[in-house]
Amino acid sequence: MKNRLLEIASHFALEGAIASIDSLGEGFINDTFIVRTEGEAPDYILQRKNKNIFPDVPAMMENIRKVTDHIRRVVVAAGGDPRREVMTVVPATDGKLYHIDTDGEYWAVTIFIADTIAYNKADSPELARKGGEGIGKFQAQLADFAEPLAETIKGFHNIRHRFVQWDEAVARDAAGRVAELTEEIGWIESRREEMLAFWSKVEDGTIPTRVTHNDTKINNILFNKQGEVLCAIDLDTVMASTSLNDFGDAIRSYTNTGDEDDRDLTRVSMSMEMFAAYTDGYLSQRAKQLAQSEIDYLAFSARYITYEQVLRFLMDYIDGDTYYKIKYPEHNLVRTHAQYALLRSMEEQYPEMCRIVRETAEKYR
Ligand code: GN1
Ligand code: MG
Repeated sequence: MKNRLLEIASHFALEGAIASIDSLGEGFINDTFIVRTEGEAPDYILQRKNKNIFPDVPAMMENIRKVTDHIRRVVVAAGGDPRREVMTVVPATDGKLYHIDTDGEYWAVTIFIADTIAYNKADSPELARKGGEGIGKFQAQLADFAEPLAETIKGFHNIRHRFVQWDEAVARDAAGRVAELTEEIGWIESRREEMLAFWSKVEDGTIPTRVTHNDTKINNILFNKQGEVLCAIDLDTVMASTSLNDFGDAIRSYTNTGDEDDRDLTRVSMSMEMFAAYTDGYLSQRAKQLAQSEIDYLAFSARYITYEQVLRFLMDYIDGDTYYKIKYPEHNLVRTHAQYALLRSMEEQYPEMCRIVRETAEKYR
């Protein structure tokens, strides 16, 4: 493996001699490695992009290049540090933004940003507030981005599209698991109309379409040692959609008192303190720019994305675990239950979530 990784890395325009290559992080989709170099040269992140999930890696890399180029200009104009406040894609020696190995696998490289922390869990409201500020800033940096972006995963946060996949998966019953999942399938079906009603607001333009990250869970954000957000990483899913996705997905991750795949459901709930803190940080950056319709649906977006996550984990379990990496056979079912417990907690606290959003928006408008 080591030699193979070295060979792959040699196709990229890296500075400095490679000292080591090691596995890094816990992504569910790609395989990630850190390439350490000797001397003053930067270290790098080398990733095998999952081509089963991203059917057009070149288009995805082009999206990332466009978006990071734009952010870099904004950072420079604001007097920031472009080497730390935005991801930098490192092209292959042939000028492409990726390399295809002899097995037909796609690889890409970015510069590793040193002296940073990526959290798997928000351990304090201060961190949640900073996280909200960070995503707010990310959206603000891209507010005037006008280039077209490829749809790297079709209908990624589009629940209408997810239901098409869902209906197919349930009918196919590829792993023969549907019969034992009556209760869980009921969780999805009982909320179908409500979720479609929300999505129709995006489809009819009531809720505007913007550039969104689409995967804003906490470990996709880099913090510096002072606890400030440096930049958003994992830009694979940057696309045009509703910015509510980024709020909702962050709330799904920052406010969970348990783990995304907790077996102990008594640990799982939505922390209102974390919700208030993240919302405060986020709206401090965005309240003035967001449309009223976005403010109105901000709290709901947390339920929407968490519901979608329940559906996606359950659908993958029904499909026989073909999408997410799993660590044990019923992992996707455990994730389904844990995310459903979180959804229930959000539903119970929803009036309060709406009140916090309203008051925080007023404070910053
Ligand atoms: C995946 O790749 P990673 O681990 O950052 C997934 C997200 C899910 C998340 C669940 C491209 O994110 O959509 O919300 O797992 N990414 C993709 O933790 O499907
Ligand atoms: Mg990630």
